[in-house]
Amino acid sequence: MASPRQVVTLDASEPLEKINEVIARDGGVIVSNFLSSDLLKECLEAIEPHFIGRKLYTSDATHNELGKEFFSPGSQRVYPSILRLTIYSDEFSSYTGETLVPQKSGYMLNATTAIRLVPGAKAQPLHRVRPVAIPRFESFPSYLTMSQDQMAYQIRPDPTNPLFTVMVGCLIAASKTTVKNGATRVIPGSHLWGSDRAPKPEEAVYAEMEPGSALFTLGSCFHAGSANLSEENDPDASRTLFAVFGQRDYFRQHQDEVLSTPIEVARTLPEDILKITGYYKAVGGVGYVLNHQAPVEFLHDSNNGIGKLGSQQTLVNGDM
Ligand SMILES: O=C(O)CCC(=O)C(=O)O
Repeated sequence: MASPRQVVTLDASEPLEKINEVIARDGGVIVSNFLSSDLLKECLEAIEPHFIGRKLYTSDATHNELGKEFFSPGSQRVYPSILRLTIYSDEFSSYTGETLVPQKSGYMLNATTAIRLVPGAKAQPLHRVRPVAIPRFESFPSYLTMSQDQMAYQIRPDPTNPLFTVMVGCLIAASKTTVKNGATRVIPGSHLWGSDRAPKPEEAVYAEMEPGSALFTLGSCFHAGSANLSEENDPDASRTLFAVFGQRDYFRQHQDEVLSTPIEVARTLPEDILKITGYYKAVGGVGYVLNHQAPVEFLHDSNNGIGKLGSQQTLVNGDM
């Protein structure tokens, strides 16, 4: 088998068209000098207290919603850690009466996490960024008309628009990332594969990065965190990434029921109503709060109710 092609690195000063060209061909690209050293320092100082005393993930910590050992056992993850984001827009026109109304989607954060791999952390299985459930809309492009229980990451590629994606991953290196300390593995070109093709370890290459570089991947491109094989005393032993996932802004409820319903009213609602209004997680764990808990867990906790989740107390007490 020919050796897989490497992940291309382009400097942040390169024109966006050039960066897009590589992403369209490979499904991902490393952008060097994405974050200035000052901003990176600021981000690290803000996140560091949340890593202190944090437990390491164990194989059952995500309730198997994403498959077994989706998150590397031996990794530390801090949610949420909002950063900046870029994603491609989606344009479409639909008739209102006889007027063709042009529409252009925006983007929004899907999830933010700071991920640290300490020596001994295990490799993650190769996967696509997931999941966002796609309803069946007639107005969707044909490659997106699928049954409701299929996931965005299973979309078939659109040869006329390889950049189309419902999700984008941006993994910003907050430390040096190396083959030894668990750099992300990527399979360039896998964003064009159908959902019937399984990723093989030998098809993946390591995206080694300097601090401040960022690996952008389309949601459909296979990638994974790797094992951290460093010695404890290695100066680059710990690998830290700021993971920022983006999604199209139309994949959500038309009316945000959770924010529209006063919490004291929501607390009186029966389970079936809470389920359809969005207080439970969807397939694949979509709609989680903090460390993959369902919003309903917080709704009924008077000490920890919705709106108080971002408090220092919740985040640093050794929670995963
Ligand atoms: O840790 C990494 O290198 C990749 C993380 C990732 O892809 C994920 O958690 O979904």
